[in-house]
Amino acid sequence: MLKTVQEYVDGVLAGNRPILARTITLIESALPAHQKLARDIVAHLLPHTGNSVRLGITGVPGAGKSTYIESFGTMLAEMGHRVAVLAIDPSSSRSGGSILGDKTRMEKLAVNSNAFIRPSPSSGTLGGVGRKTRETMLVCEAAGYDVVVIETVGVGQSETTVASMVDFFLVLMIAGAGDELQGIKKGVLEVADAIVINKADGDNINRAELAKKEYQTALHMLMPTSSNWSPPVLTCSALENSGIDKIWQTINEHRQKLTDCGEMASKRKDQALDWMSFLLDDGLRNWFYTNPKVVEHLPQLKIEVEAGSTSPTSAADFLLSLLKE
Ligand SMILES: Nc1nc2c(ncn2[C@@H]2O[C@H](COP(=O)(O)OP(=O)(O)O)[C@@H](O)[C@H]2O)c(=O)[nH]1
Ligand SMILES: [Mg+2]
Repeated sequence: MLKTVQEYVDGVLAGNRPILARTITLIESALPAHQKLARDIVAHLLPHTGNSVRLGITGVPGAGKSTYIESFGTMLAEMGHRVAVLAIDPSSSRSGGSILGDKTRMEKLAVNSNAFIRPSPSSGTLGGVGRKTRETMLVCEAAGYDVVVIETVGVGQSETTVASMVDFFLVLMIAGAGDELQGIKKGVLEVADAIVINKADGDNINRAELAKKEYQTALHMLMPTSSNWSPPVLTCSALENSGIDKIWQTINEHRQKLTDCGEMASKRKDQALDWMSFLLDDGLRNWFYTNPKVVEHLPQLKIEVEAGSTSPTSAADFLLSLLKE
């Protein structure tokens, strides 16, 4: 068993996979001692982070995310890139069936020495997703992965959290299903850097082309997030491995354009500031709700507010005043 922060730090920097995996386990742990250790490790690794292409991929279950990442990741690994895949699946626990399903869909990538796949348990809170995934991403960068792919199911709130920590956010769609059916909210399209219609193969090609035109029209009606980039709509077949290289080309174009005009640097800076605000909000909330006096008084006050014998305002004021002492 490793003990010191330095041993973890050295192991991660050397690209040692078991140590990388153990570091991520510490990040995910709910034990305060593990969290403290993880914080120290991440702090030491921070100077070695930031050097990867950070990609977010979202789409409803069945859109083909895992299949896509298998093709895309394998292509990149063959090109000599080192690819880390972090998959957030809100519907699964560590032993859950869908992760096993995903694993089998990333069979080739899972055994590639240039790839590292890690299912990320979302463990309830959105704060959990954001914090753990961001720190895991940083640790993977320190371990030398130059492409980090974060997969998230596009049905909850986690996709906007993921969009706020990546350089390029890709929304995977399938043709022949309405927006409602795909469960994709307008907000997700607003943060997309590209929309990709997957499963453009067999007798589905025409429908995919039609969907492409529809999404192009839909995107024209949205406010672009950047004045330097208009999100394109592309088609691909993750299964037949077609159109995948074009997507990588698009990601590189985006990177080049935004780097040249300085937007990539400012995007990362804004994300770091947002992240700090998030941690402060999260920390304050945690500090409040774990305060013994709050824990003592909150249940009774809830009952009183429900019964109408105490007003919500005075209950909140009282609880907050407990922290001032
Ligand atoms: N025809 C076709 N089927 C695909 C394609 N990509 C994925 N699929 C199939 O769609 C199903 C769901 O894929 P999966 O990658 O698990 O989707 P996820 O839930 O978004 O991760 C599987 O049966 C895949 O084989 C594709 O490009 N073409
Ligand atoms: Mg999947």
